Amino acid sequence: MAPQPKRLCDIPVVPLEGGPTGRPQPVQEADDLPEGVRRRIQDHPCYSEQAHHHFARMHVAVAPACNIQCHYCNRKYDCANESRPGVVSRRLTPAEAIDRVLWVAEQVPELSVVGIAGPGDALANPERTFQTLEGIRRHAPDLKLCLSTNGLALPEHVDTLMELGVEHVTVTVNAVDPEVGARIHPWVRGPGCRLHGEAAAERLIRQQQEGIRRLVERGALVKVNSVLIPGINDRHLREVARALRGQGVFLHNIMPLIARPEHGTRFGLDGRREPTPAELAAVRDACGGDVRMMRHCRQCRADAVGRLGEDLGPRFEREPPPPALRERAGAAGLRRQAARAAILRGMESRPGRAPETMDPSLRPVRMAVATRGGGLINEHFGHAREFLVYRASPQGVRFEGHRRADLYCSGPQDCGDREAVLQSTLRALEDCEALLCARVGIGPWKALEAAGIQPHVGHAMACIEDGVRAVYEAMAKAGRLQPSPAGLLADVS
Ligand code: CLF
Ligand code: SF4
Repeated sequence: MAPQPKRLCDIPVVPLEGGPTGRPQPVQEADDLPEGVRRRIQDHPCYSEQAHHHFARMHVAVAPACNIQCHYCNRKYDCANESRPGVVSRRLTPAEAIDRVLWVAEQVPELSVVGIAGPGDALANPERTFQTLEGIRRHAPDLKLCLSTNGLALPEHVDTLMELGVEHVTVTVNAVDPEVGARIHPWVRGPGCRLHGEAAAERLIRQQQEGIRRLVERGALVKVNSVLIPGINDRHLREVARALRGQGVFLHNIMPLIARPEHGTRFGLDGRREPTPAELAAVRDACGGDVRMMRHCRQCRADAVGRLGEDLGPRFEREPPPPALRERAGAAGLRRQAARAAILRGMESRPGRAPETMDPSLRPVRMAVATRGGGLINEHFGHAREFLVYRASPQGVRFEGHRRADLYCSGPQDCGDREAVLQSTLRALEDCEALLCARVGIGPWKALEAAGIQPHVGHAMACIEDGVRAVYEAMAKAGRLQPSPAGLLADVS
């Protein structure tokens, strides 16, 4: 007999094995989206993988308090839902945040989104959050407003969010089963008291579900973040993804747990391990048939500024914002809109290289790319702080994620550290067979080759997808892509 759906809180959850839907159904590709939705995400760097090469976001750290506890969080550091560990430079008042946004928006024409993502929970600090959002909307109405929350206080604030024009909302959902949730969230604020254990998790899940339901009903584009925690919710996330599909969630972002002892979090101190890139990719693949999957998240700081993967924040920390920003805001907005239209025209008019027809039985290959934005292969190997990883196959080129790297070349004073940095980059890219970049020195070139990662500089300044496809086709012509024996490269599937 087929297993029956199990009811957890209000969501009918289909069991993992043999559920009525069988294998996950593919979700719509971005190109197939309704025109109205496509326009709403085309310049949002988190909601659109393409947009993240071109557009910037800014977080304003106006929300210090939180109404729950997560075992992966220590608020001495950023919110681990939406940030990598690192102390928020400075918490801002709403007035300071509005001025800082106007300053950045004047200087960074590709800025398209302003979000509130901590360092606590945006909706545990509703007055500060709403004052900030209202001020930004008044002075820079072209900027999209975005918000991230754990969802506990979401139901009561959906109407205000909609009135303020916040159409992109992220809710962190790590579990839809209170038993699993209780292992992640030791307490949540309840009516007049703190709740603990499964009662706490159950309240959090109910509030999240009700909040998501109301947001979807009102037409918001809801993204759900889930932290992948090995040994706790790694198997359970398929159930979460199925539940989200039933709720009309637009995008699912499964992020790796960050847990190091020095962060002082419960999981870090307990030695809970972080997932490997292969484990993360496998869980994303397993869940990606239910809801559109985000793979380009950088787990930003709660005060991040710039395109994903770059941090312009320090540039705006050194001095206070200049005067008269509010008086100039209208003119700056017009310049920004013109810049945005030009970027979008460039994205649409980029001529894609026509793919060759290929033998469908050829094996897929992972490749790493060094880029500093614009969707181009335009970064020197030694200057890359991260590499984008693509999977090429006869069916096409697909973005898989990113791998962090330390800076190999930061000046002559650091020459002694280069070998260690190189070795750590080689480890981060060990499952890649090729690396595409603008330039690479002879030393790292040889080390990459020796590690089985073939460097390529012949596609410098080309579109990433075109370069990756060209390398894949060349590998096919050289007879290097014959189907692999069973087991070999089994993780590239
Ligand atoms: Fe910020 Fe989040 Fe809005 Fe993006 S981040 S509030 S949706 S504007 Fe983006 Fe950063 Fe990942 Fe968040 S890369 S952590 S998903
Ligand atoms: Fe920390 Fe965010 Fe969890 Fe609150 S919701 S405890 S700020 S990770």
